[in-house]
Amino acid sequence: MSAEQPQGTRAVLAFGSNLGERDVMITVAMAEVAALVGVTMVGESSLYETVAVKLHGVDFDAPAYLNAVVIVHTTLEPHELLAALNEIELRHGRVRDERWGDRTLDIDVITYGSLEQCDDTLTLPHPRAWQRDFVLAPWLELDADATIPGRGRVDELLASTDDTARRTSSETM
Ligand code: PH2
Ligand code: MG
Ligand code: MG
Repeated sequence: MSAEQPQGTRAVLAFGSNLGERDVMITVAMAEVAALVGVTMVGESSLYETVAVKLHGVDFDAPAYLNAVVIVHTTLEPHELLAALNEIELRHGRVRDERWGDRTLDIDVITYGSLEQCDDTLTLPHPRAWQRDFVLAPWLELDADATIPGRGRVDELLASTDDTARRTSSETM
């Protein structure tokens, strides 16, 4: 047994993009996350093409999303991790105007270990991940036994969500 355990806390991150070169954006952003000091990449899901969910519901007229999930180990505190992810979003042209509006790149912290917390900038686990197949499906691909603290098993949650996500690639570029 010589395999080194990565340092820190296991965290699940979700990527989404529905504007621009979506696949390039997500693939490059994943590499940037992997290169962060204090972050070790453990697994990257495939890319999933998904129907945009807006505040009023599923929107077939909006540009479709690509979504993906990664698992990392990190020695960064939750807000340090969030700040690093926000910087990557900004580098990829992210603007924040409309809530749930179209975006070049969104990176959300879905879980951080078993931490449950809520403040002005970060709610953990992500408050809506449990009902989003575009998060649950790629996550389940990486971890068949995944659970969301306070919500339950990802496979059971996925079975009770609408099916809008379609896998587009068996690997990222
Ligand atoms: N993200 C949102 C709102 N709606 N819809 C899809 N399909 N994928 C997303 O990543 C997404 C969304 C807000 O973050
Ligand atoms: Mg989001
Ligand atoms: Mg976000």
